[in-house]
Amino acid sequence: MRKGFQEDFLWGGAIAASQADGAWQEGGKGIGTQDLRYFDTLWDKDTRTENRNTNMTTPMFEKALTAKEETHYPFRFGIDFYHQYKEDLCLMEELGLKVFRTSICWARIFPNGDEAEPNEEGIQFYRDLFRECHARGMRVFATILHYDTPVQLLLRYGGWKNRKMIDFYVHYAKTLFRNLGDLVDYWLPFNEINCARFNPYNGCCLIKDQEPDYMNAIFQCTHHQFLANALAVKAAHEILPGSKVGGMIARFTTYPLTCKPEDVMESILEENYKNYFYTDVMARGKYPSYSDRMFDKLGVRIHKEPGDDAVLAENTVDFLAFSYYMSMTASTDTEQEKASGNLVTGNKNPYLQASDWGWQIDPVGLRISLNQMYDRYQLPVFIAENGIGAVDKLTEDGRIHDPYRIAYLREHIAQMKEAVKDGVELLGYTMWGIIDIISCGTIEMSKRYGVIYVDEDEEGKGSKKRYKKDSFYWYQECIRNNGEETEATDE
Ligand code: BGP
Repeated sequence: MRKGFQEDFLWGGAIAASQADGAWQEGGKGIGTQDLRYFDTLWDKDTRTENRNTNMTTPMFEKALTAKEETHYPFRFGIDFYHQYKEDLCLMEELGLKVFRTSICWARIFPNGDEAEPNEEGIQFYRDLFRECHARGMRVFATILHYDTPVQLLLRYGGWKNRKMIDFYVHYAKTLFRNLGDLVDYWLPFNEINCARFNPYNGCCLIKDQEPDYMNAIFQCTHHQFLANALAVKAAHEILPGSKVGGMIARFTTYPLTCKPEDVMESILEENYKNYFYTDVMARGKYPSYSDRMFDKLGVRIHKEPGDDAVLAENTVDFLAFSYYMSMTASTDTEQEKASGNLVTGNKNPYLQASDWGWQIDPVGLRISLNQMYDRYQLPVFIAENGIGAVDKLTEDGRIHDPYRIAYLREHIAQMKEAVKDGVELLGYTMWGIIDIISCGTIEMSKRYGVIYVDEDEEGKGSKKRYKKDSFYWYQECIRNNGEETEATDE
């Protein structure tokens, strides 16, 4: 039996380009879909929660297209990682990170998305960034598409519902493999491919009021993304033999609320529809047996072309990755109290506490998820995201005391270790939001995940100076002793 993490366990940190980079109009970059998401500081907490993952509307979109300002569009300023990445990576090195996960901004490489030749300045930026990671002892885990898509692809082609997107995407992915392949250790073609279902603007560029059959469009987009994912696997293996390409979902771990058989069945269906449908296609290479009934229930009929099934079957992923923030429960009783969560809302679990944003904190759920994922596919697993969003306070002496984050990390890492002892082949852990960035769902800067604090407010004002939180020192020590000192409290 394994006693703990293997020696070369990949302790890491993750961010996404659109939430961190800023410099939205520099370096030849085109406009991305995330640059158009609006935020207002006047919104109170309820409105922010209500607006979380707001799906884009045509008036909002049109207004954003002509807006020049940054203030109400936080993804335009991020945390200025574009200019400050050297200093930031210096802090990551001090932390002892073994791997750094970030996404590549499609619109930096192809400003409109459909060009034949890439923007050299964009390629150079990523060559410099990834070289810097290696120079500081970190491997690179690169997400090819983390929501942010060149907006011209939406305007000219309608986004992912158009099959042409597959070609644009594959051309983009091949350009990355050829130009950055020597600097990337793990590739992730799509961040949380199941997001298309739960935030269709972010996930697949759909504007709800423009879709007469929204659900159908969502799954048609997903089919195209599955093909793009498979073709990216194929291209990576051809261009970069031995490369590792993963499939990722946002993991919505769902328990039956009670042992009532109907609740148990409900949880199985939720697991299948929200999670496994996506990993089944990417890892097993075909639409699962339950998908016909799921489509029937949702009133969905997707169009497949001859040869699509073969593409999926022949190009399955090398490993699986997921983000894990919380768990939820399923019940046939629709009157149950709800709890908020990443991308979805689920039933409340009376045994769990929740974060300030109402996401139910469940470390054991991480062990459960890892076991389930590994048992089902027998593929190595990567925890691509995990962390807690909280309001942090910078004290006058430049400290941030965040015991809640230390507790969250300690407990989740302890359960991760249990999963390793259970026999799960776990490659690494890239803690989410290693440095404070703009939150993806609510677009707030005040929802902070980092072990590094960034002095900036919701409107991008502040010194942007970086500070080490108490959790920085905790995670540093955890990495130094390879997670040895984290023990599950329930054993
Ligand atoms: C995931 C996304 C991230 C992210 C994280 C936390 O779904 O991949 O981009 O930000 O959730 O969510 P939030 O930022 O809304 O708190």
